[in-house]
Amino acid sequence: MRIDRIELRHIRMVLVSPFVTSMGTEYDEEHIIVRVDAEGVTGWGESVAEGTPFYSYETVTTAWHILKDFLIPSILGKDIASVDEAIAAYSKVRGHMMAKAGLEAALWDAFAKSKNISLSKMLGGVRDKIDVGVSIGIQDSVPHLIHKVEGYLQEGYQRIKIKIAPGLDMQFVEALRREFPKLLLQVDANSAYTLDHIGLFREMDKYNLSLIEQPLGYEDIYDHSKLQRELMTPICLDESIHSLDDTRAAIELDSCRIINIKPGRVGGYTESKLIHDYCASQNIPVWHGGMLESGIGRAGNVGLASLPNFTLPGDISASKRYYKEDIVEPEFVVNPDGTMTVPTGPGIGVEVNMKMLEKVTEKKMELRG
Ligand code: OSB
Ligand code: MG
Repeated sequence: MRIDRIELRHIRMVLVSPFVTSMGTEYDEEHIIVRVDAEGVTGWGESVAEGTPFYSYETVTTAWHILKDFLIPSILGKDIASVDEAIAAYSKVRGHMMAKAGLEAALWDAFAKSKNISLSKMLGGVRDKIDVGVSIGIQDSVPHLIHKVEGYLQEGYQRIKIKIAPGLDMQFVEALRREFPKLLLQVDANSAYTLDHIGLFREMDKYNLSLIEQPLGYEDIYDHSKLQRELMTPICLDESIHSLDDTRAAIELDSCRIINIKPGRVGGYTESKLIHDYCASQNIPVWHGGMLESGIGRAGNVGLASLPNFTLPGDISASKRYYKEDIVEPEFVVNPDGTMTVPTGPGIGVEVNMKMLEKVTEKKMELRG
């Protein structure tokens, strides 16, 4: 397909409620929407770099720069036969996984649409519904947290993840376990702890959590192996995993027993699939993480999460859990049984709501080949 035109949009969407983590508080979400036009087909992708370099070193500004000055020029105006060919064209660019993943997602959508198949099918998906959970930010009190959890359970969500930070951890874990003895419950520290907190994790180990996500350093693999050795609860790595190579190192060192796959963190759906397949071969379950995506990014994520080794519920929640109005139609909803239906239409399988997209766009740029 000849890549005729690529458009970037810096978007900002206001969250329905602030999202508090050990990294800070987010009130709105800035991302980049990538649109690729190729021979009459339009593909959409979302780069999940945020406004701040707190989860990742990438920001919307660095991703914009890398997209505009390096990734897009390597394919614009060229005849690109496959996603792999595009990846090869910009393989000299090191890092900047979120910038790469946004462009790759738009290309996957365009190629799937040109073949008239769903993204799920093109990626090798096997499920028509995926199991979903919800990620809850740090609440200001235990009763507030319990109230939130009750609401989400009523909506059908199959598992609850809570964010933790030093001093804002055991009281929440203890209360939720007491209130909901059988709940699938996991915690995410976003790298807020060190090995000095081993006593705390030994205590947490008694609460039958499904996993502890990224307790230690955001680039660390080695210290996590020391912590995992002391615990029955599986550690799950998020921030530390940027590639298949990182995944192999983490699994060979027994640094974690579960992997969170976020396409944005690993450079796209292609690397995500490699990680998924390797984990399957090692009997390591994976689940799909989230970056508070709009419906454009979410649509692709739902397709990826339909692959067979995504056996744990993902951080893929209904549009309304994040935003009052989404930028796709139909919006994503959670079924009463705690599943989300995988779109079956061509590509990402949802339509972009241009009026809403225009409303959330802060900056737009068009590049023609
Ligand atoms: O660590 O998983 C994380 C959101 C932004 C940055 C990092 C993380 C998250 C979430 C939200 O936990 C998951 C979601 O999109 O529902
Ligand atoms: Mg995480």
